[in-house]
Amino acid sequence: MSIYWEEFYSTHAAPADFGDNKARMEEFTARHLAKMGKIALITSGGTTVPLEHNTVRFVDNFSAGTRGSASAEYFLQEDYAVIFLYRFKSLEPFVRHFMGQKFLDLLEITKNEGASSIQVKTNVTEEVLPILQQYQAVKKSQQLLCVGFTSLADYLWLLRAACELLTPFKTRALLYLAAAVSDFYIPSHQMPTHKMQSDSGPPTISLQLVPKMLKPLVSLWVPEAFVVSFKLETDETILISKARGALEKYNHKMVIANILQTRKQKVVVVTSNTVTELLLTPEEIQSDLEIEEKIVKFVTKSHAVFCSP
Ligand code: 9Z3
Repeated sequence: MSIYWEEFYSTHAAPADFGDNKARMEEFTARHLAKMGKIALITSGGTTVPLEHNTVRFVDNFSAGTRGSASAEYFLQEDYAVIFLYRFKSLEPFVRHFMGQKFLDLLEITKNEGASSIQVKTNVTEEVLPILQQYQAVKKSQQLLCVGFTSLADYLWLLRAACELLTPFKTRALLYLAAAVSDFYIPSHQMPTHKMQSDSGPPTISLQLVPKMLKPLVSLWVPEAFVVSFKLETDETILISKARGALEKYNHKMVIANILQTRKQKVVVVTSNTVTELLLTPEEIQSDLEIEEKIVKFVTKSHAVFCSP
C-alpha cells in the first residue's frame, strides 16, 4: 500500500533540528536571490529507515555520496550557489579528498629547537593546494551551504523546505537529485517505540512504499526549475526504459541513469528527445578524471539553454 505525499508530512513529525536548518536555508537563499545568479540544490548519500522510534536498528543503503559531493565542487566551479543536502557521514565536498588515514599521511612533524610543528609534506603540496584554495574561496564567497540529514523523514522534510525556498529563483534553480533515497519504509504509526527484543522471536518487518516525492516536487514545489533526477539500476536491460518512464511520469527535464557497479565510469543522460552516454576513457581513469566533471558540464550547458530567453 502506498500513501499520498501529503499524508507523509501529516503523519511524520519534522526532525528536531528542522527549524534551525530551514532558517539557514532561508538566509542562504535570500542572500543569493538578490545576486541573480544560478543556484543548485544537490542531494547526496543514502537515507536510513528506522525500525524503532528510539532507533537502535535501521535499514540503509550503499550510497557513499561520491556523486553528490564531487558534483558540488564542479557546480561551484561553474559559479552556482550550492545547497548540499547530504546524509551525515557520507562524503562532503573538498574534505572528501582527505578522508580517514589519508589525512594523517599528508602531514609530517618537524622539530626546531625542541618545538614541534606540523606541515603538509612537500611531495603532496601540489595535490592539497588547489583543493584548499578552492575550499577557501568558496568559504569566503559563502557559495556553499551544507545541510545534513540521517533518516528518510529528515530528508523529505528538508527537501520540501529547500524546494519552496528555491521557487523564487524560477528557471535559475537547478535540482540535482543524486541521493539514493529509500523506496521502502515503516510508517511512523507502525513502528515500535522501543528496541525490538530478541526474546519475542524473529520479527516480521513489513515495509511500505515511500510516496514518490518527484511528483509534487516537479508539479507544485518548483514548477519552473530545471530538475535532474537519477535512476539507479543493477540490470542494464531495463535502465533506459526506466529512465524514460520516470521522465514521462514526472515530466521533468533530465534523468541520469547509472548501473551500480559501473557508476563511476559511465552514465546515460536521458531527456525527452536525446540519449547521451558519458564515459571515462581508460586514459581519463588513469589520470584521475572524475565522471562528475563531465556530468556537471553537460547538465550546466543544458541548464544555460533552458534559462536563455
Ligand atoms: C544515483 O543514481 C547516484 O548516481 C548514486 C551515486 C546513488 C548511484 P554514490 O553516492 O552513488 O556516489 O556512491 N542516485 C539516485 C538513486 C535513486 O534512488 N533514484 C531513484 C530511483 O532510481 C529516483 S530519484 O528510483
